Amino acid sequence: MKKLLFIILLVFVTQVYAEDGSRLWLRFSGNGNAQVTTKAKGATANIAVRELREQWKGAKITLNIARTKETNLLGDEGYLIKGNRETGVSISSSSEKGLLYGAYQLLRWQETGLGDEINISESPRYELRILNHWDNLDRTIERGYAGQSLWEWEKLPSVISPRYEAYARANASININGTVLNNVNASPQILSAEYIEKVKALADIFRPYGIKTYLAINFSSPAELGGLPTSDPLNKEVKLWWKNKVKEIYKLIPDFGGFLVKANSEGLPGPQDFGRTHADGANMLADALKPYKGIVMWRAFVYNPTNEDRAKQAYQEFTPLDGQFRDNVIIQVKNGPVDFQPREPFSPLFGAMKKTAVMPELQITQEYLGFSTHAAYLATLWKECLDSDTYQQGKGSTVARVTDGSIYPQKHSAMAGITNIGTDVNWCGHQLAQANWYAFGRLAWNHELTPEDIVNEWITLTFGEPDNQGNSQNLNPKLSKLMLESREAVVTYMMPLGLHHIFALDHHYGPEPWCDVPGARPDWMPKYYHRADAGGLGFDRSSKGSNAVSQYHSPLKEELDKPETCPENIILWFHHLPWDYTMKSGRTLWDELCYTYDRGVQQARTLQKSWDELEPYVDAERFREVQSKFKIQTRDAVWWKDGCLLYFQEFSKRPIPYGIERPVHELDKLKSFRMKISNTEKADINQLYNK
Ligand code: GCV
Repeated sequence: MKKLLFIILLVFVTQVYAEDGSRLWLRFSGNGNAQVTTKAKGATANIAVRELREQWKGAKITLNIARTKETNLLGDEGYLIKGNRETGVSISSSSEKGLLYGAYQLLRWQETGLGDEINISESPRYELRILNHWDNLDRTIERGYAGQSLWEWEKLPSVISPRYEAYARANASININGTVLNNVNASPQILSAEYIEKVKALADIFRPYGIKTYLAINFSSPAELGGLPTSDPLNKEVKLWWKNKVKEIYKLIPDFGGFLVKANSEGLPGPQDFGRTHADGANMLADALKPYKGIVMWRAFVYNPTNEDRAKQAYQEFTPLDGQFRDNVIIQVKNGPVDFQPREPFSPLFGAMKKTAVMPELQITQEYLGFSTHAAYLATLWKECLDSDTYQQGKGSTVARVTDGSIYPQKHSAMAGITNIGTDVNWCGHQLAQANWYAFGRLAWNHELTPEDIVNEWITLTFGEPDNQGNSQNLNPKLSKLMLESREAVVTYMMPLGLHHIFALDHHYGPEPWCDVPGARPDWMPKYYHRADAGGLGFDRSSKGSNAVSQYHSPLKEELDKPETCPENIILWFHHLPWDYTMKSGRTLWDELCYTYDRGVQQARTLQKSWDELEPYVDAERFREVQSKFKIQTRDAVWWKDGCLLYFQEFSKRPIPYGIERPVHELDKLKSFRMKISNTEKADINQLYNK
């Protein structure tokens, strides 16, 4: 009997402490009895008190709602933390939400061992920091690689999963204050009375954590759901339909955030179907939402199969509309002009408009960076975009500053991230991909943080505080280096030198630069982007080609226009260069391409090796899980290198230099290999190795 009890206890203890990643970066280690006092009584303040009481390890804490000059300057969400761990700390803010953010900041400070004296005052750089779920109502997730949607629509509103609150807590801990629950390829059903009840149940759980709920809408909802003969935004009945729908939503969800809209994009309906503009469509919705302080995030991800370069189209459609949007409309722009490629130049729509609020849309889920199989820390990609100089108002007009309202004031400022979250135990499919969710929140709060700052914080919070054996000291610099190099490695073995969109058509995981489906849209074919021919490689977007460079301000446009001054890491995005073009290294383009792909493979091997070296410092469960993924990542890197080089060699007709690893695949076999993906888009990666 005793033996049985012991076994039960053992199983219980191992389950409680299983290092499966489910606790994310929230592994605070308090004693559960800290002294916390406050007069604030609301639900949000209660969470702050509870978190501190359980997790804080220092002397007493006071939480004050204060409307002083100092707190007023920090706005609604800012906070002041002052004091000393030994003698006591106070957190002040003008709102309960500020207290909650202050509490999480204090705990971060405790866990990352920043000393005893604390004096922090912070406020956000972006007002709205929003996750976008591409979750469908059947619980599949478009471009989701971490299981099913968290939202159990079939059980809502009656059954409430404990994961909803865990999700809200994780977001609040990194200052995310909004979530769009459903896919931008939106079903009109989301606005039915039945679903609004379900949405309300989620909104009620998120509210105390300071998170507003938003919905993506289908522009044809008045016709499809409401049965009207049209969805023309200038039609009176249509306007009334939206007004009533918005009223119905706010009756149940008084702090509802607003709508996200993908319109006239990839076959979805929109105002242009009725001869109206994006501004007509967005303003009609904005007017309905205005009385409730709701907003519209109108996506600029638009392109059509015309003769015009896809990379130019969003700019062409939106810049003539500058000044025509209501002040509660924000134009949501992907970081690059095409589509979340491993490396793109920034979208020229950043810095193009003066009277229109523009917000960056970043992709946390790794649609184009190896799903949840490859490790790619994306803060480096996002910072590259945010720190890019648009020159909108001279030097220093970075993407961050033209979107946070520093250059031209905008009523709202925001940043959106397409989430990588699903029902997987570790939330993100890959233990290391949790860092991307974390980094999104931290950067949206403060875009001046560096990828190093963020990843060091994340590592300490996720893999434990320094222990007596100095584990963290050994782990942090090594893991931090691995993470910081990871995205560049992916670019280098997938699409170096500015190559882009040479993925397989039906999934975006493996290489298919050869893909050619008879009758398919040309702008969905890799050949449209790489333009390999006997004469060379790359898309000519210079003034002699599509002239996409003209959409950037001087002096950037002149710099990009000439191959000699265009940065080489993006050169084939802007130029079609001959195979014997001399690169900065002195090599021909062909040789440089070969050496670069080869370097990518070496980088993947280095990542794999660096992870293995961490074995003594990481718990066995997470170590093994990540280790198995690095094996696949390295094999995939070789697949990419071989596939791309063997294919491009058919045009260059040049030998692969002896200095690099020999291809181990046959091009014909790679060409005939088809990877199947299930409806949750989880690729069965085992298939890859039969190729
Ligand atoms: C939600 C790309 C993706 C689509 C996505 C679209 C978008 O085309 O492949 O899955 O659709 O972008 O951002 O709207």
